[in-house]
Amino acid sequence: MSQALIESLTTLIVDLPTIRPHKLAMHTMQKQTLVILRLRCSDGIEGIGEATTIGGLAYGYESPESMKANIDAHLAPMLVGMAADNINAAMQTLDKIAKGNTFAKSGIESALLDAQGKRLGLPVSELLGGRVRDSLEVAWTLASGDTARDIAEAEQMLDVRRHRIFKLKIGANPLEQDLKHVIAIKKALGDRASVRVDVNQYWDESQAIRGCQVLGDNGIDLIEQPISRVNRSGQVRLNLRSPAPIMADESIESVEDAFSLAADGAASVFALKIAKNGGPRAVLRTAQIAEAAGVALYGGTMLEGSVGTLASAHAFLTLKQLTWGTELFGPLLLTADIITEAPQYRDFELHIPRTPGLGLTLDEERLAHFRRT
Ligand code: MUC
Ligand code: MG
Repeated sequence: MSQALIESLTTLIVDLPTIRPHKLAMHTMQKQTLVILRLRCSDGIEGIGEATTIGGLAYGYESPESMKANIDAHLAPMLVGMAADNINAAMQTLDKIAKGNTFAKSGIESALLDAQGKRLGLPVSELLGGRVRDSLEVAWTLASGDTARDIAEAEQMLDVRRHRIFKLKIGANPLEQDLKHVIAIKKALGDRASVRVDVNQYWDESQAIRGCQVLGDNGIDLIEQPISRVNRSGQVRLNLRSPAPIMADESIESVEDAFSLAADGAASVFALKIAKNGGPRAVLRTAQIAEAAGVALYGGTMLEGSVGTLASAHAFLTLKQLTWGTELFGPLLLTADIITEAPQYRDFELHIPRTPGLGLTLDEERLAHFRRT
């Protein structure tokens, strides 16, 4: 049989409404925008990928529009004619011609893996060396902006056994107000839930010294990215003194960042995100650095839709230990999906069947309906 070649890689932008406003320190989401990638191969196989960020340019250096433009103009043309089943060669070529652009590259690597999995009849997790679990615990983010509403939302999630880990987005309000909000939620939920916070870099070190102490003393389990990624020595100091573990999120913009954070001792937990490393294989390189350094792991999200969530999940299924679980709830934040069978969430976990590739089929009608024209 002759080798399958990449015939085309096309992109489209999809806007999906959220079930409620989702308030992060840097941006309030009313919708999520996905860049959907379709990689067509000469053997008739199509690989699907997703490149997604949060809040246009509010979170990272790539926006949906810039990802689409860069893939269309620079990345896709390099891939056309290359072997579809040589993911190393494809990704190394992209790394040579494009600095950074890890979000766009993550969508491409996901599409290549999906196609190869379909070609070989194997789930992506098996292409990545094999899964050691079939499901992943999933946290939910409470980010309505209202304490009572957040508590009601958490109670409902506990009742229906969908989530028992809650991440609170803070940092936009004055410190004392945020601390009161978090402590009220922890008090209401008690030992029935793990309560964590994500500050999205919004504190300075002086605020973080107090914030981390008070939160740790009040039973908060994990503090994500309290200060700027740029303040490396501050992160090292906080990691030493905070009573609750510190997780690096924005600090990791590449596999190389993960190495230097581990070497400096700047965090005891890493949030793994396929988008910030360049794909499901790239994020496993960061995981390996963490494992070697004794840093604990958490399966993070850029609030991807179902395609990006499944791509992340297949990578996370292969990890030896995910001490802090995952937050792969992106599809649940959206009012509609663009795949035919929505990911399965039950008993606090996301369950991933052993279907070839990413295990999804695009819903062409809904894609046509929600795609940006
Ligand atoms: C982030 O900073 O972690 C993940 C969950 C959520 O609500 O926001 C994201 C981004
Ligand atoms: Mg975060």
